[in-house]
Amino acid sequence: MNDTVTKPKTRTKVERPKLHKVILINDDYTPREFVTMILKAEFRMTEDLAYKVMITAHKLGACVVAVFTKDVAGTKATRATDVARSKGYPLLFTTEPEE
Ligand code: TYC
Repeated sequence: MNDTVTKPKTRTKVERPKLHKVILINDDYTPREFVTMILKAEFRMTEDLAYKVMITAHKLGACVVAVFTKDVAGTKATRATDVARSKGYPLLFTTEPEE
């Protein structure tokens, strides 16, 4: 006969990884066209969306670009900022955890 004792199944909680926002910061020097180009190239945005995000940051001071896991957000923000630096612009992308 089968007299094996089986343990009751316990559910292990799997937490979702916390998401982090990539934020575009306005400045007075980077040309609008360059900001739009970076958003298209680094964040795969359409021209239309890239322009809207750029103009929102321009008017309000900052705009959320996208949300990713912590590592991906950090990598994307650093990469986009570095591309701008390599062209001599002070454009800045930062990250912060989502509430
Ligand atoms: N303010 C810049 C200008 O007038 C354009 C700009 C927009 C720069 C958004 C950065 O995140 C930015 N040339």
